[in-house]
Amino acid sequence: MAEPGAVLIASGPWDPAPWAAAMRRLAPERAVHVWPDLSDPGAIRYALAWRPPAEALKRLPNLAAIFSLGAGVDGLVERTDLPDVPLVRVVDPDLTERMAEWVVLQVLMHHRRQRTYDRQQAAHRWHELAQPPARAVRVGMLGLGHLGRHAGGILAALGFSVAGWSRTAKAVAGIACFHGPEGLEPFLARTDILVALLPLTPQTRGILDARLIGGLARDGALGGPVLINGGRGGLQVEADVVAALRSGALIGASLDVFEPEPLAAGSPLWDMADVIITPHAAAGSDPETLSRGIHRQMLELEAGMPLRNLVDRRRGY
Ligand code: NDP
Ligand code: OXD
Repeated sequence: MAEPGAVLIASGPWDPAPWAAAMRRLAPERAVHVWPDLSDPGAIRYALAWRPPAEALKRLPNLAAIFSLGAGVDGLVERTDLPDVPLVRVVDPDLTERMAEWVVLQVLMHHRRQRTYDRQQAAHRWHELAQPPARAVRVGMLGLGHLGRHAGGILAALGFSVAGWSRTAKAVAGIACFHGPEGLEPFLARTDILVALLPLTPQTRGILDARLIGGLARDGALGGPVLINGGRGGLQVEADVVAALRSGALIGASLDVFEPEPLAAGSPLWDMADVIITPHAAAGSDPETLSRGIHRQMLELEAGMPLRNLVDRRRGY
């Protein structure tokens, strides 16, 4: 029987140690190398990568697959120095559930006006605010993929009126589905809280701009629209988001992702009253859990089965 393929971990800014430890525990029979250790490049069959250093994956003649350590692969597909082997992304209930927690938390923070209560608490003020029911609030999931569908389903179960927008047509129980450029305007026009969970591609870069924000509903129960971005910083035109918050075109925002990251110390977003900033922490990749799924796919490939969750590099996600 052939030697089990060796693994290279090239995790860029992420600490490789927990990924290497998890992989060694799961597959003690495999050699696990951490970039820049390339003592036996011909033995490497699998690369586990997150924004890998330039050249890290170039001289691996027997590489069979690259496993992204995250769900978003913009940091990989935009690279011109990656070998032309299958690229697999994370689709795992652990990550999907973490994202749903963040999305639901942010929707409820704005819906239940928690930031206003925080200010009232700081001022020792006891004052109940008017509260529309969830059914009166329209949430729009911009991106109806693994993450958007799951979070949208939970919001629908809480009673929110949920719609979603995707590139191709979808039918999802409990979610009103819109798609394509022609579906965007009617989708936005019925959206009070917009949740962006799109991948960053040449088509989606800068989509969250003044024009899109101007298309959101202004007749909703919250008194104005809210933007929640858990996708990628490059989706938003930051100056447009700031201007919209200042003018009241947006009444609040929750932003987990920025371009560049970390968010510049001088950004006005840090200090805006109804803006919630989290440090790209919406759905972290857990090495222990995600390595199990990655290793399962290595075993399947070695047993002659096809890889799942492949990225279409030309499409960009
Ligand atoms: P999926 O690939 O499963 O879903 C992507 C969705 O976006 C699909 O519905 C797709 O449409 C839609 N889409 C893509 N391009 C377009 C377009 N041009 N117009 C309209 N719709 C489009 O991705 P996931 O749900 O797994 O993840 C989404 C993103 O979330 C990731 O790419 C990543 O950037 C981000 N993320 C952020 C994390 C964080 O911690 N902040 C953690 C994990 C992910 P269709 O269904 O028709 O293909
Ligand atoms: C991801 C991320 O894409 O953590 O998984 O951003």
